[in-house]
Amino acid sequence: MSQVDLFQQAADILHENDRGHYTIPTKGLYPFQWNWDSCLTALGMAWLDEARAWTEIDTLFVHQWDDGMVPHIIFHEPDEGYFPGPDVWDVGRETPTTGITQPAVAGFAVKRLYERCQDRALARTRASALLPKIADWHEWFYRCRDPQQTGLVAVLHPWETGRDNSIDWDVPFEQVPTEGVGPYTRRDTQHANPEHRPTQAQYDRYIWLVQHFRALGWDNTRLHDASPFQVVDPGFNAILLRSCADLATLADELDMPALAARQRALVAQGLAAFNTLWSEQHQQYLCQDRVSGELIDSLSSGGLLAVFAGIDRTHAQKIARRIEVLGSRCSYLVPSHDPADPRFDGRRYWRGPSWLIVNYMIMDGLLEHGYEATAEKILRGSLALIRESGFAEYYDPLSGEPCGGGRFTWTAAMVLEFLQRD
Ligand code: 9WN
Repeated sequence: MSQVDLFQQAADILHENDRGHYTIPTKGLYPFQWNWDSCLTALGMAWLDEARAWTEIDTLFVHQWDDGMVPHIIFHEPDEGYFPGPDVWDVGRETPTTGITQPAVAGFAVKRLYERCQDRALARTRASALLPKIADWHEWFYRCRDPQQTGLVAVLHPWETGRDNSIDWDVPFEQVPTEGVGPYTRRDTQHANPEHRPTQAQYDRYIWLVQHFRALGWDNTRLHDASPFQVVDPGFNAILLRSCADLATLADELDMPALAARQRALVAQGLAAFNTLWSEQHQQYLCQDRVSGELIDSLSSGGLLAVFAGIDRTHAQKIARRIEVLGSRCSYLVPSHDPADPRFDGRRYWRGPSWLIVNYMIMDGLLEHGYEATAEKILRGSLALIRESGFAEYYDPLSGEPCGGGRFTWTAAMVLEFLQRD
């Protein structure tokens, strides 16, 4: 398939899933607006229509909560095809949203949109309006998800990480009960192969946490301490720190010096704390269970995503090496879990499969740190997956088999991004 054909197919998918002022990830399985999907999608979309790309992020921030949180899903239109829908979350907003968040990729995305814009005046206006809102979201993270001021934020629900059923959550999930979770009907397994999806036991815990937080009135001053699930994810923190750093650079450009200084202070404090997540034994970062204080023995892409932030050279080099090792264990980088681990499952969602959005961020981090050859391998593997298996939600890293939903928006957006580099 030629590059022109690939570009056209990706553009068609973005148009198909475009709902005017936001984009759905894929028809059927995910019929609403998702937070990090939208921000990453905007990057690809900008190659087709810059104004529309800014609107994608603007729409997300229209639904920012008063306390600064930006929700993980915006339920713009009713749709029975997804569970848990607005009535399960019951957050009491006019346009319903969920009550949890997702990786803070907006700061990174806005800087990137700004840097390569064709229409500078438009970009100045849109970025200037977005910057204070993104900064409020970052403040929310450090206020509500790092109450002890460690420099690193915790996630309270696996859905917040975007890596829903990662092996990373198996141990902390032992502290999440399932009593009282009434009967419910999953919808995801009606749209996608159940073998590729999280298990019922995991869903029970996802729903228990939602019900627990709902009973606390979605009060973010209470949720952190009241949650039996508090995990410090290096990937999640790296994305947030990269966004803080990018916001600072952009704020300098847009004459907002106080905002820039504050974001830089957050970066300094976060990077100083980052080494507490390093495992010398595994030569990569690990998640930390904040409830027990223990590092979680699980080699996931969360630990590799750390390279997306401005971590030090020594650790960046070790991550590049880890990725090379993973490349010798599978055909298509970057597996969400190390294939050498018996818990690896090449088709089950975040327990092994490769995802193009993760590839994109890891590749970007490697390039920033000067690891061009490793980045190049990720780029080649990503485009090979598309040529061989189409625009799937994710892929088996051993066979390249397409998994999950099809005609997937952020996969298409990442292809547009990868093609620009190719
Ligand atoms: C829950 C939309 C989202 C992604 C996540 C991915 C999956 C949802 C689900 O789909 O999560 O948020 O119902 O499985 O794990 O990363 O944002 O594409």
